[in-house]
Amino acid sequence: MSSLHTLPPGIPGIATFFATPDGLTRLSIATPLSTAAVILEGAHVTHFQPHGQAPLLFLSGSSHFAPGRPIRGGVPVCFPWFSAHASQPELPAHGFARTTRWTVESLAGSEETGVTAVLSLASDETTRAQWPHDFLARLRVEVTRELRLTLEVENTGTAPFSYEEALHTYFAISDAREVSMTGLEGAAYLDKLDAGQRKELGTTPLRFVGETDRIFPANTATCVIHDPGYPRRIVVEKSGSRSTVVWNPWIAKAAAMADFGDQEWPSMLCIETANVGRDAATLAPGERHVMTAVIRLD
Ligand code: TA6
Repeated sequence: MSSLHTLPPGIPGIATFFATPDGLTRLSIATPLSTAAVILEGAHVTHFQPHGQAPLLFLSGSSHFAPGRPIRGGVPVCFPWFSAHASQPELPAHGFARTTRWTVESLAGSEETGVTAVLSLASDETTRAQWPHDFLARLRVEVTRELRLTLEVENTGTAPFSYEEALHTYFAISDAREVSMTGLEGAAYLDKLDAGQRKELGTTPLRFVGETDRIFPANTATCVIHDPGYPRRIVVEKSGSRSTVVWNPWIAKAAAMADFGDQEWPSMLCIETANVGRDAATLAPGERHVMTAVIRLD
């Protein structure tokens, strides 16, 4: 870790900040309820594991862990745009929030209650050079037997702005070919693999038979991953989010990604809590928007 940063104070015995050998800062949380890890660079939750259970989040064994590089797995925070920038393709995919260091605003908790960390990212010269707006983003990470993530964005400028956001969660699953997903039956989606064509899911649970990259607009449903391999059900509840994104790269895309193992695609599924495309949020000066994802075992 560069000498620029001093380690924030932790909570003895349950929440500790570490300087990683790769130049990042990690917050490690361990209570009788669960364990978790958050990297300050990107406010990136990389690990969540309720006590007595297997981890709920997937983290690639080939991920980069370096300042300025996205982490492959966990919960990347996509902001203020999703996927490729609409008009400046040279700008980083999924925005700059996931590769920028966030500040620790507060850290509290106990063995009994679990731990809550609040991280923030405020606009500065670097962010304005990519996105000419003033904002304050806060991510509240609540670690109990469930993981509750609350992304709040405030317009601290003098002009309205619109932005996209996603909690781009990578879930750990036993086998993408065996799991099913409920909550989106009959829903409309935009198929990113077919020029964004608008399609509709059938009435049966969603199963995966190939590369999947779908945006479900105007959708506020709770989703459930049914995983016979563990066996377990992972529930993804949300509020303040009108888009759900579902992604698995499958074989060819997995092989094409340098920071993802060729054989890792069966072990992960992204269900993303988002506001993208027509669901982008618009804030007047002084206004704020709050989006929450709650991840738990059923
Ligand atoms: O959320 C799905 C998606 O937009 C896919 O199109 C895929 O590119 C994925 O995100 C990963 O994006 P990344 O920039 O992390 O490689």
